[in-house]
Amino acid sequence: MATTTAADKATREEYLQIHRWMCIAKALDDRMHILVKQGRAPFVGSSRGHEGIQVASTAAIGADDWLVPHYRGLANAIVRGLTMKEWMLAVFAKAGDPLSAGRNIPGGCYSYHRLQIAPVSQVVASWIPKAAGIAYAAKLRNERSVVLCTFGDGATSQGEFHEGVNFAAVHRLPVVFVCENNSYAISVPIRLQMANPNVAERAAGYGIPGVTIDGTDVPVCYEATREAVARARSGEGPTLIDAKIWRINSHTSEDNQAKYRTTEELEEAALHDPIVRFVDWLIGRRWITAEEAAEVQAAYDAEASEAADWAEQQPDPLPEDALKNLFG
Ligand SMILES: Cc1ncc(C[n+]2csc(CCOP(=O)(O)OP(=O)(O)O)c2C)c(N)n1
Repeated sequence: MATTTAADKATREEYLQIHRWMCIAKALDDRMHILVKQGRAPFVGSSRGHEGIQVASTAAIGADDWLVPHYRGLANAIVRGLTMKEWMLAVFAKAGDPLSAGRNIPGGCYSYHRLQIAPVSQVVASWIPKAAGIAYAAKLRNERSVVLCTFGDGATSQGEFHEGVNFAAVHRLPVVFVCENNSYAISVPIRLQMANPNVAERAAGYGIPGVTIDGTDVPVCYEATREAVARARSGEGPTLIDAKIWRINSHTSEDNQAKYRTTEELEEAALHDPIVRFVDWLIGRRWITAEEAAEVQAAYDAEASEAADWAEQQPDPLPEDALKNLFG
């Protein structure tokens, strides 16, 4: 008879925790869409479809490591410890918003010193050389920290992608570069963005490993990132991971993807929901039942709603603080 080892139990608990984080991200995402429709919140940049690679990659780094995410990285920030209430303070641009004190659009900034999340910028790809810089500093200081840097496929067309990855490769810096390849940069499809759709193949030009993975397959994402983190930590340098995913929602709530994606393509995208796929995987291992998975999601949905109602009642920033901590 098969016995359950302590290692099995640990793995099971890791994957159930990954599932909970994905459900939190979905709950917040869905709630933000409702808030926008109700006219209570201004904007959503959805992570739907990205949760698998975002949660798995961030779960692969430790508390002393750095996250340098792109603006779509809500699920990454959740794994680092951002709470639902904190996120909703940012959504409503409240004074207590720990990310930008109400200055940035939701998702425009995940800067959080306590959680070692470096400030991102709306300027696409500008954070990639910054990630290399943080890793360079860690190396110079003989620290063992690793930097997880995430970006979209569109970002790889920017010069900063080349500058950041090349610098990290030359100096064998401890960075894991993860391209969340949803094959769109707003309305621009990947075929108009790059002649070779496999971003990982560019790694050879930098002399580093490149790995292409199915970014909707959570265990694959987790293992690939853990391997890259181990390489980085042992001084072997950066890895470039190309995680192929499907963007389920429009680029943001300001966009209407029905204008440039066919009905068939949108129906196909909905079939590649990483949460559905991961729940099936967990059920297959008998680590969760369909009913339990639905209960987890429903509990977080309710909590996201409560967090929104609570945050909406919190104080607004003071007008006289508007220019505080800004470069002028
Ligand atoms: C330098 C720069 N150019 C253009 C924009 C406008 N813009 C914001 S998001 C975006 C698309 C980026 O696509 P991608 O990197 O694939 O990430 P995704 O949003 O698909 O996750 C663009 C063009 C910008 N913010 N910065």
